[in-house]
Amino acid sequence: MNRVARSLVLVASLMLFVLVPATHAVNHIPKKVNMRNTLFSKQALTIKENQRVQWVNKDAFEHRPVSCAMVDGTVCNNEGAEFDAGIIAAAGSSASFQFNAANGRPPGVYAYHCSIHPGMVGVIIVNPAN
Ligand SMILES: [Cu+2]
Repeated sequence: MNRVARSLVLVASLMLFVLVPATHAVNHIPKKVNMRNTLFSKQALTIKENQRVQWVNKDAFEHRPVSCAMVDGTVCNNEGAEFDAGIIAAAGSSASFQFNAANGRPPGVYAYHCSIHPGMVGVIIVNPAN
């Protein structure tokens, strides 16, 4: 391919990227939270409604992110009421949830912990989509 052809391909590629609606692109890229050394990599994560959160296990043992109403930072009420990612196997496995009203997770604040390691705590803050 000569230089002009390469430039045309590049411009066409960039135009395709720009033409994809921004909200579509944003909603389909999950926000990742790694679980490493028995910690959530982002203890507080802010997203917009319809976005997805993906928990990725980087440890050599299982984790299980579960929503809970935190009482004093350690005691958890209503475990799993909003989401339960289930057991996420070691080293590279993941699970994800989309947050929106349609699936019972409307904008709001979602405290959660690992049901296997209750000291692992985090919060997902879901803002309205606008
Ligand atoms: Cu854990």
